[in-house]
Amino acid sequence: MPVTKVLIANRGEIACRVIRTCREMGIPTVAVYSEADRGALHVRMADEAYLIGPAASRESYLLVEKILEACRKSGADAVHPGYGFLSENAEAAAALEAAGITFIGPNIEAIEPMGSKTEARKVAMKAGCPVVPGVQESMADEALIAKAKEIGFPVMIKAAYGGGGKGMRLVHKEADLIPSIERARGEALSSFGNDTVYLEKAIVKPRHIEVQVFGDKHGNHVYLWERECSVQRRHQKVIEEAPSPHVTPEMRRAMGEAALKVAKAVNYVGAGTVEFLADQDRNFYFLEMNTRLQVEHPVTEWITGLDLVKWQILVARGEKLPLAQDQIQLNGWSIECRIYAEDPDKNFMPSPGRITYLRTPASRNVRDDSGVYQGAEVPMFYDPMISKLSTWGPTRPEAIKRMEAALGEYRIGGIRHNVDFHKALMTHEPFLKGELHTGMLDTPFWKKKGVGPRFRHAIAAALFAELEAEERRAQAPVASGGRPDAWRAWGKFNRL
Ligand code: MV4
Repeated sequence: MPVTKVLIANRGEIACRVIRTCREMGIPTVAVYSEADRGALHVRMADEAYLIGPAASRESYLLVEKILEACRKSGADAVHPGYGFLSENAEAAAALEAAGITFIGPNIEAIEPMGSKTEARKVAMKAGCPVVPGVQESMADEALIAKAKEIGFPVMIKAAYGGGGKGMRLVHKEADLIPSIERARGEALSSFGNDTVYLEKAIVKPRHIEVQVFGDKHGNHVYLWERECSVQRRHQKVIEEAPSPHVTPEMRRAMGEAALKVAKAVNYVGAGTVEFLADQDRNFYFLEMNTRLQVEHPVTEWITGLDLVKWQILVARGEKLPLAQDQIQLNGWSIECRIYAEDPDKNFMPSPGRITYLRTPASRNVRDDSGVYQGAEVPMFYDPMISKLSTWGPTRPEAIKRMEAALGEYRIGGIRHNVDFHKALMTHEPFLKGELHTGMLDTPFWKKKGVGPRFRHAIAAALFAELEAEERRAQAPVASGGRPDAWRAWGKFNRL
């Protein structure tokens, strides 16, 4: 399939990231943008750009007919979907292929089964990949109670058409089971239009560990090690790392081979991620498969030295995977922090607006995948992630140290952001020890005692009033050789 001009059907940092690899490969790029993204970085970076609609995603980035129209106008013969938006939309992929456009993503027959939690679980079970003990079929209450006793409490009730933790209920004892199932059914029906729920053994304090897989159109598959994504807040990943501090070499091989079984079961083509839940005893269970390139792919690129977008393009062109399994390196450690335009002092509420100042860290082993620039607007219409900061080190402590230093250089003015939150995480004892689990951010350790946000603002206002007064005084004639009063005031500020 030809890939001679790539249209990126996405925005933000991932659009910029894909453009970079295309540029390295000498492939011209086409950006698409909504009204709200007129001045966006990806529009400026691409070789050409097309307006596809108003700000709302459902009227722009989510409309495959708009993408097709931009392909016709630009002559793009391939589309990279990035993540989110149309990246896991089988109908969109089919529409592009039907129009003769190469979809730089997975094969359609893989996207569909993996889009349903219960279908994906069946594929994994059949492929011989461990799944959480549980029961899928709907059955009478008495049978459910018997099954729950067999599985062992606590159990997790899940909505078959749920996602991101919605519709999940933890049940600790038999007496609560039936009432919880009835409530879960009601919630599932109102939230997802389908009341099908199923039962699983609850994994206590689980770790979210995922395996990057890659397949080509010739039946070859490899795994590119694991990523640990347990540091999450409300089912949103905050920090990712590769490899996982929980995984032993034996577990790594076992998880990789289990992931490949799932990939092969659906003749997977392209970049994919098989997600697992792991318990403290290092048992691991299939959770779901993501049929897209993930936000956190840079940490895998750091430890393997590979460019996953380049691999996606080569595979889309019909080429074989560039490496065999025994040629895939695992070198060192990488950490990624997702930089969000959110206000940690206001429960991480999004903080859209104009970035009045931006200085990003840059040094050896530091990478900033950014979708913004100084003066750019962070629109209110999309996910507030503005960049991903990642570092590499020969060991985990060194990768963390480099992240701490890089975060210390990061300066963003004009919007609220979570850089300080990440700094707190990098020195958080359980994180440093690698004692991670999906609920570790449920307790807001990062909220400092004492000086709250309003108090800090009051201090700043008073000090800037003092500085301005000093500045006015400094405009008056001064004795020669005296330090300008404003600097003296600043010294007072610094000595405070
Ligand atoms: C679980 C679980 C514990 N036991 N299943 C949350 C969303 C969905 N992806 C699956 N999730 C979970 N399923 C069993 N049997 C705990 C979670 C879970 C979780 C999983 C991965 C990443 C973050 C999470 C946060 C809370 C709960």
